[in-house]
Amino acid sequence: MKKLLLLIPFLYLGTSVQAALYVAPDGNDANTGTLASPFKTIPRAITTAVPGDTIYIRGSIYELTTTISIGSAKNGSANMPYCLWGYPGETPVLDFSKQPFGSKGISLRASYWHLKDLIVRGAGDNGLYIGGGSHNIVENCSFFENRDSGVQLDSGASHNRMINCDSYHNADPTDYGDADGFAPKLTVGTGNYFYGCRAWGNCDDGWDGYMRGATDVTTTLEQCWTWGNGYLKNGSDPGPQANGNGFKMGGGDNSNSEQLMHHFILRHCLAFNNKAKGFDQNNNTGSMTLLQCSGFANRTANYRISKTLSAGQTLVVKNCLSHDGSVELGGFAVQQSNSWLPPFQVSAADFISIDPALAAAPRNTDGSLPDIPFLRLAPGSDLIDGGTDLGLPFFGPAPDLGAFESNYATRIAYSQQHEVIFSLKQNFPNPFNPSTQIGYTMSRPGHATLQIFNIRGEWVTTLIDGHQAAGEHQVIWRPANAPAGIYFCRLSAAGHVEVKRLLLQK
Ligand SMILES: [Ca+2]
Ligand SMILES: [Ca+2]
Ligand SMILES: [Ca+2]
Ligand SMILES: [Ca+2]
Repeated sequence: MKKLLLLIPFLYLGTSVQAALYVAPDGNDANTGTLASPFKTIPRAITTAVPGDTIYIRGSIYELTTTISIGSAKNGSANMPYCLWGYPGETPVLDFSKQPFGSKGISLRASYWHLKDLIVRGAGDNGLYIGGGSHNIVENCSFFENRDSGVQLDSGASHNRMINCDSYHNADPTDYGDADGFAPKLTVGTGNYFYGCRAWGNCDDGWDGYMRGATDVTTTLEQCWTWGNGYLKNGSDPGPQANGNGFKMGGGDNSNSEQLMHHFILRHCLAFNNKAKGFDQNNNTGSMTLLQCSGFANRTANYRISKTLSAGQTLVVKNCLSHDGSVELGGFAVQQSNSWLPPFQVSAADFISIDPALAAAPRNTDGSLPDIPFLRLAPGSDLIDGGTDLGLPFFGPAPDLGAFESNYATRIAYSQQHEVIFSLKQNFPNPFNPSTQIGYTMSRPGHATLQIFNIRGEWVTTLIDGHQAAGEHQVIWRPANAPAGIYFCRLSAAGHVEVKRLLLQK
């Protein structure tokens, strides 16, 4: 009882000083900033707020022409951060399209801010610039069509966390050579962290850790995807100054020093379909640690890290996967259990799908990345359980190779003895309910499996698993309790795979 009495005044104090302020398009800056009497502008709320306050922005399109500046004097603290959030259930769009070229969207020079559920588009420069601030969190925000990098961190910005954010179709209109998705670069500080972020279709690079003025800093990425960089939104290639790397891991260049160190740690990261390299050293001479990463169909190379590192620095590449692209690692690389090393063989048959069309799909409601079958390992792949225990979570007896861990209860072997040519037809009807017919042709007899997976790449059912005669075959799928949605039908025989998309309607 005594303890409880002591706690009550403490809790009361803790809640009483934290206030909520509101911004709405029909508000007025002469209002008091309550939900019923909201401010009209975000700067008015920022000026009014004190540490621990939450500013809620009501959902609407805000046409803005002036940078939203949060100055270095406006620091929160670990226990009393400032929160700048979209109102629950609403996602405000901060549209800077009419801003002059060269002006930033949000400029954050303070520490301990938490930005959440915001869309920033069209800024005349960076969508979000974090200069010097530290311990900021940016969560579930999107940055697109800004006229320089979507998000840039420099001027010593350190220990900031970007969680479940997207940055895409950013392009600098003067020469299309600078705009990256996420750019912890130049004079950036150490300890910045990206989790669950996607960068695609930026004219320069997905991530860029280019150094000028800083060295010996560390950036960590987990479960981040990047693809299709080096091109404009319309798909055209503006030229070689638009570099088009997925994860460009920094270093300097001949304009300053070629011995600068940007240590990168990438876990469960994925780079595909970039114009140049998926995982790119650039001129980095710091340590790079790539664990459980996947590179696919990057045009110049999936991995290129071959230049000598500074003394005492290491390149570690373990449990990584490469398909349809080269791997160029220096002899100094510490490698283990990578798909390009014996005994592994990688082909399209190792994957449930190599169709990346769903990579930009909407996120799950909790902000996490969408569950898609792309580059998930198919039953029977030798890459399943092929990895080394690195202290990261995994299913089964050992980690799989690459960014996605499968959770099949058992490995399913299939015969590769007979060359079988086959074709899988689109199911009919499609969309369907309650049943659909799937047809396929075997050019000669052989073992085949026909399986259904859901959109998360989870096995649903096996329709065929056995010896098939030559000729036309048909099978009916009548899902009993499957929820409505997209499914994948996967036919495999003799190491070849075809996949069709099925839509179950209810
Ligand atoms: Ca460039
Ligand atoms: Ca760049
Ligand atoms: Ca294989
Ligand atoms: Ca496993």
